[in-house]
Amino acid sequence: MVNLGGIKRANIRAVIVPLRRPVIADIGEFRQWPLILVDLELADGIVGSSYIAPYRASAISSVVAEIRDIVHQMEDRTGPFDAFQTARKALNVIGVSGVSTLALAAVDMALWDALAKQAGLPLACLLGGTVGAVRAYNSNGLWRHRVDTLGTEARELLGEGGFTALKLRLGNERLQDDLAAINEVRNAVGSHIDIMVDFNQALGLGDAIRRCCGLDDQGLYWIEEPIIYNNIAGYAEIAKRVRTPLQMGENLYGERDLMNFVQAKAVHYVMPDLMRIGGISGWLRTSGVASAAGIQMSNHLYPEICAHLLRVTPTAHWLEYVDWASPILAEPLTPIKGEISAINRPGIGISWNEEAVTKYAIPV
Ligand code: SMN
Ligand code: MG
Repeated sequence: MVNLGGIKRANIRAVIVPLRRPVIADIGEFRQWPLILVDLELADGIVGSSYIAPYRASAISSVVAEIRDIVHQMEDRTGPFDAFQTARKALNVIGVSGVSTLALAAVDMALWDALAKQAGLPLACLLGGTVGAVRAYNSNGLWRHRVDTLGTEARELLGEGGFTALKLRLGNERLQDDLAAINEVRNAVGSHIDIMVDFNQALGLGDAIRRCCGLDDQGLYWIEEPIIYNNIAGYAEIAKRVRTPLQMGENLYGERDLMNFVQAKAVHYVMPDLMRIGGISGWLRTSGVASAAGIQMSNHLYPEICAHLLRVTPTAHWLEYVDWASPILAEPLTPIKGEISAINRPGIGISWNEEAVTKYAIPV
């Protein structure tokens, strides 16, 4: 019988790694990137590993406390499906979105890693697929900073792995400023490169309608999160009026959140974030909703894990590539010709560069 047994030991650590290019968006400025690293040692000796990135270093202690609580509740229910169901039920009484889900996602991903390791299969294969190339866009830059540097940066980003697509962050003072930013990038990269744009929820509904319509002739691939993430009726209104497809999903908590957007005809593309959607279990459930609705699904961050998941996502679209966890990974991903393959080893393929983990460690 395949049985991982209970959790013998949970090793939960945190690091703060430097970012090569500071993240500057409407939701904040981040010069460093905090990561929580989770290693769960199961009774049979296998260690399942995962990481999550809670954006703010000050949030680490509350998320870690929640991870510990979830691990304690698990006893020997460490099959990822059983564990997810058990934790969801237990967390219901304190609220399932927010910190609860972030913590559950970290545990869920470590348990899937353990299960795949026990089966001797890369995660994509455990889920019935194969490890192979996924087309990716380089999301490592083009933040909201000086417009006159965007062209050079765009060319650098394309050169970091033969990329053919980039994401530019918008939400500047006026529509004209955003058009200037797009022009700068377009002139630098040419017409054959796909440009996605992301407002990071910067606009109110009226401005979003005016400004997104004002971008409709720019040949953009998608417009992401023009307004606050939970204004479903607002997204539906924008979707009706704007010709460029609408993208969102990094702030969705679980499959029902996507279902609500689908029912309201409020979104064209979706890009869940593994930490918020509920880890791999949450992703799989959400990919079923996206598939039924015919909505193409990309990821938000966590490319090491999503390079597996997009291979078993029926409506798989683009991999968002960021290298922010690379400093502490023993085997970071390598983009080639704008595509990325997951690490082809049993599990997710995450192992720590312990020297780097020591260097960037902070107390938890
Ligand atoms: C983003 C990612 C990480 C931090 C800030 C903003 C952005 C994206 O929304 O989609 O990449
Ligand atoms: Mg975004």
